[in-house]
Amino acid sequence: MIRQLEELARRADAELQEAHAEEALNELRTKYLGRKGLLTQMLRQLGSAPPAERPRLGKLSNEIKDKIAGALDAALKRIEDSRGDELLRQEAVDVTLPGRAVRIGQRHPVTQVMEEICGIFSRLGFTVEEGPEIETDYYNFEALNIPKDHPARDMQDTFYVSDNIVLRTHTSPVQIRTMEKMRPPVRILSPGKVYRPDSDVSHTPMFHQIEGLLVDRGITFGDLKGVLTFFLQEVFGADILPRFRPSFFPFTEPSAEVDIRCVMCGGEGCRVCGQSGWLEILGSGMVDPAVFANVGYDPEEYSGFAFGLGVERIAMLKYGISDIRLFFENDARFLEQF
Ligand code: 2U9
Repeated sequence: MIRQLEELARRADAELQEAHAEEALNELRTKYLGRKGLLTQMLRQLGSAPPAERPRLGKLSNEIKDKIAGALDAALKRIEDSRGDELLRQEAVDVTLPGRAVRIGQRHPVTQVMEEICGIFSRLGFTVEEGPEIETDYYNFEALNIPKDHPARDMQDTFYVSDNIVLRTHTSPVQIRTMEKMRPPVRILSPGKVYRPDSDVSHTPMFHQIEGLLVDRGITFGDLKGVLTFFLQEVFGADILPRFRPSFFPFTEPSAEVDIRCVMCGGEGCRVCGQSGWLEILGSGMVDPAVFANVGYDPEEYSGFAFGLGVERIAMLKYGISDIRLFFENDARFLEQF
C-alpha cells in the first residue's frame, strides 16, 4: 500500500507539471482529492490495513494529500497572478505619448465688442443694469414719451405678444425701471437683446443694443459730447473727430446723431458710407423732461443725457463685415476669426 501511495504521489506530481490551465488543475483536484478521487479511495482502504501499519499509512496519506492540495493551490495562484500582470500590461498608459490637443472656444464677436464697450464706460463710472426682453407697452413706449397712435411708433416696427405686451424694441425700458427705484446721480449702461421685425444685410429681427444714461444736477450737452467723444476715440482711435448732427427722438430733446469719418475710405466716399464719407455710430440726446416726469424726477432739479448704439453695427465697421446675418449663422469658420 505504501508503494501504491508513493506511485500515486508521483503520478499526481507528473500530471501537475503538465497542467497549465485553470480548468486542467480543477480536473486534477477532482481526480485525486474529490469525493470519488484516487487518494480519497485509498484513504478509505486504510481500515483494511494491519492495525500496526495504519498510523504510518495515515500520516503518509495526509502528507501526500497536503502536498497535492498545496501544489494545486500554488499553480492556481500563479495563473491568477499572471492574469493580473497581463491586465496591467494591457491597461498600461504610455506617459511619454503627446496629449490630445483640446480645441478651445472663444466668445462670440458680438459678445467681445459688447464687453469692450461696457469696459470703456465702466472706466467712466457706469454700471450695468439688465431687464426683461418681454415688456409692457408702458415701459417700452409710454414712459419714453411715445404715446399710442403717436407717429413715432412707426420709427420702430414692433413684435406684439398681445395688445399690451411687446418684445422690447430697445433697452430703454431698463433705464425707466432703474430710475423708478434709484434717485440721481444715475450712471448706467443697459446692454442686451432687442427685437424688431426687419431682415436684410444690415438688419436682423434680434440684435444687441447698448444704451447709456447719466443723470445728475447740472449735466449739459457738453458732458454728452465729452463722454461720447472719449468713447469713440477709445474704440476707433484717438485721431477720429466725431460729428454731432441734429436729430429727433421722442425721449430726448435736443437729440443728436453722432458720426465718425468713414473707417473704410477715410472720408473719400465709398459703398460702406454710401458715398457720404461719414458713418453713423450713435444716437443721443438730453433726456426729455416728460420722461423725467414719468419716473418722478424733477426736471427743474436734474438733467441728463442718454445714448444708444447697435452692437452688431459697431462690430461690422470694426471688422469690415458686410452682412450682419453672418453673426447668427454660427459657422465656426467665420466665428473663429475673431
Ligand atoms: C431713457 C431716456 C432716453 C436712448 C437713446 C438713441 C438715442 C438711439 C438707436 C441707435 C441705433 C437705437 O440700436 S439703434 O437702432 N438709439 O438713437 N437711444 S437716445 O435714450 C434714452 C433711453 C432711456 C429713459
